[in-house]
This record gives sequence, C-alpha cells and structure tokens, in this order.
Amino acid sequence: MRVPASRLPSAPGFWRSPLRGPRFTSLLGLVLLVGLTVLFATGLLSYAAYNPGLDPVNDKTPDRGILGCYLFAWPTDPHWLYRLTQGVHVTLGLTLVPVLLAKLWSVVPRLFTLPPARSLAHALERVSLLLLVGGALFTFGTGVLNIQLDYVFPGSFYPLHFYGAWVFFAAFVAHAVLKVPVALRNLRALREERDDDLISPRPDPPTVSRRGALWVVGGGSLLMFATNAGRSFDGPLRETAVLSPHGGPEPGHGPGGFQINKTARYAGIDPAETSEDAWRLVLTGRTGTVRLGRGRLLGMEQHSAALPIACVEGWSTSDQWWRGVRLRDLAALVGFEDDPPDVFVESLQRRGAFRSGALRANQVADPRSLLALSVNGEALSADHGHPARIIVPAAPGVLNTKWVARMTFGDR
Ligand SMILES: Nc1nc2c(c(=O)[nH]1)N[C@H]1C(S)=C(S)[C@@H](COP(=O)(O)O)O[C@H]1N2
Ligand SMILES: [Mo]
Repeated sequence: MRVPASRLPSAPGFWRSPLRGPRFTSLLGLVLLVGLTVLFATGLLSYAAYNPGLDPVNDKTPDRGILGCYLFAWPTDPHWLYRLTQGVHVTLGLTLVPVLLAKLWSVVPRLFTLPPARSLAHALERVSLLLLVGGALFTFGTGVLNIQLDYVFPGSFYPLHFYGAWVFFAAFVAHAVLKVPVALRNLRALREERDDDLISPRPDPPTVSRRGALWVVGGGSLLMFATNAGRSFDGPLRETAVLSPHGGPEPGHGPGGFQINKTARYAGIDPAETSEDAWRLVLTGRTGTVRLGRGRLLGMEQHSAALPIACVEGWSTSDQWWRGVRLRDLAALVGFEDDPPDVFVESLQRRGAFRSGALRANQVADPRSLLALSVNGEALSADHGHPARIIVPAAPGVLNTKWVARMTFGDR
C-alpha cells in the first residue's frame, strides 16, 4: 500500500498548525540563547567546583582532555557560591524544558524536509541539527533523571552529562551564529513573511492565538519554576518544590532537621565504629601520624561557622551553625603550622561514590572550614555525619565528607 505523498511528514501540507511561523520560533530561540548560555556556564562551574584536577577521587570525568582547560581553583567566597550557581543551573534547566520542547515543536517540519541534502553545506547543516536536537534531549534528559531518580544510568551520570553538554553546546553555538541575525530580523520586521517554510500552506483553523500559545509555554515554565525553586530554601518554601524530590528521607525537626542526602544506614555505617571508644580520627602529615578520639577533638579550640549544604542535585539548605575544629588547626598538628596543604579525606564508608574527597589548600586554610562535631548546638546526628564531618564554605555538598575517619595532609 502506498501512502499518498501529502500524508508523509516531508510533505509541505502535512504540518498544519497555524501557530508555526518564523516569529514564534525566533522568540523561543532567543530565550534559549540566553538561557542555555547561562545553563552551560553554570554547568562548567559545577564541574570546576569539584576540584577535579586535584585528585582522581574528585574527578568523575578523568578523560576530559582539553575540555578541562578552563578549570581553576574554586574559591571559598562568597560562602553561598555553589548554592547559587548550582541552584540556578538546576532550576533554570527545569524552567527551560517547556521552552525547549516548544522550540523543537515549532521547527519540527524542517527536520523532515526532502531531499535530505541539497548540497554539501546543506548536508553539514542537517548533521549539525541532529547533534543539536539529540544533544539537547540527551543533556536535558540525563540532568532531569539524575535529580529525580539518582543513579539510573549505565555508568556514571557525570561523563554522560558533561560530554553531552559539550556536543550540544558546540552545535548550539554553530546554530546561533547562523540563526541569531535571522531571528532578530524576524522579530524586528513589522509583518511576518508569508512564504516562510515554517508557515503551513494549508493551515488548520486556529484553536488558540500565537499570543495564547506563548502564554502556555511561559506558563509551563513558570509552573516548572514554582514547583522546583523552593528546594533552595528552608521552611514552607521547600514544601512548594513538589516536582523536586531529592531522594533523601524527611529530615524532621530540631537541630539536625535539615536535608539529609545519604543516611548512615544507607552508607553502611556501623554504629559500633562511631562509638566514643572505637572511633579515632587518623591524621597524617609531614611529622607522621596522630590519632585523636572525639574527646581530644572537643578539647581543642572550637570554632563556629554558618554555612549551607548545597548539593549538585540543586537543593540546598540555608546556613546551619556548625561547630568544631578548624581544618588548618588539624594540619598544624601534623607539621603544617604556617601554610596548610591540600588534604585527602576518607570516611568510614566502604562503598559508594562520595566516601572520600580532596580539598585544596585554599579550602583548608579558610578559618570557616571545619571538621564539625556539632550543628545548631547539638552533636551531629548519625545521618549528618557523626562523629565528625567536613564543612567548607562555597564547596559542593559532595566535598563535605561525613563520618570522617582519616585525613592525609600534603602528598599522599
Ligand atoms: N561519607 C560520605 N559523605 C558524604 C556523602 C556520602 O555519600 N558519603 N554525600 C555527600 C553529598 S553528595 C552531600 S550533598 C552532603 C549532604 O550532607 P547532609 O546529608 O548532611 O545534608 O554530604 C556529602 N558527604
Ligand atoms: Mo550532593
């Protein structure tokens, strides 16, 4: 049986929505130009914030090659830096989903035009469109799945999202260079061109105006924003983030009543190992190894710092009031009195991606960087890292290692 040519998606009359047209597409395209640029930049910042060049355990994308040429030492100021950059990254990504889908919908007839290539240049352009559309769907898809479902990927989320983003953004830049002048012209023109290939030659009667369609897209984005942004805040605002489960259990109330990423139980922490008698912090440095019980740590000078936890998944807490021993004071105990070096931190946890991490010298030196023993006036709960955890200003949550067992200062 043969399908009549007009019933194939490649036929000019197949796509009949009267909403499609160059102005609609141009407007969505310019919104994406701004939004995706911010998204890509905050994504690159997030990778840098892990300090991937410092130690292999921090680096989830070790084969990055020149794609890591921009990396820099992540600062400790302002202390809410990662909370901001990653909150923007995840919330903006979710907010752009309706715009991206509308943009793809608006140009879908072009994906089917025949012949597939009129010239070499045209062929190259269409291949770049495949990378653009495929890269967009892949990068957004991996991002959304990671925050919604944790670890559903074959292999690690990080390299998939990282390389996907580079392919996507490279294709996006090429696309933008070609199309931004056209888009600006379309929006400036008093009247829409009638013979544009996006305009259906046989339009169906409209069921909603162009303006109405833009409201639907904008409303969708607003809805995504309103149902996700709250997880960067505490109290009733967090409850509004109904579309953003972060996987953790309900944190409850009281001093430890803020988000928990992985519970002690999930991490396989045996309460017998964290008891007063059993637990020792093992510090290694220039002058050898020192073992300290929790009592000895409490006997050292105690300091406070008001710092948030900010996870790569986009959620964060407001500042919590941490109290404990300065990392630089611990460095001094093993021979680094003046300028503390990098430190490699290991936890009691035996399996799992984030059981150890490395901090850079600037992070160790900051007076707000603590090995915290208590939070908000009470000893750490098991789930927040009892007997002791790292807390560093501006760092991603992942570097705030819980259930710390061993710290190695300097070269390991
Ligand atoms: N040992 C250990 N420490 C860890 C983790 C972990 O899985 N194991 N998760 C990290 C991540 S990803 C985050 S966001 C924070 C969360 O800290 P919280 O559960 O106290 O909020 O802990 C970090 N510390
Ligand atoms: Mo995290």
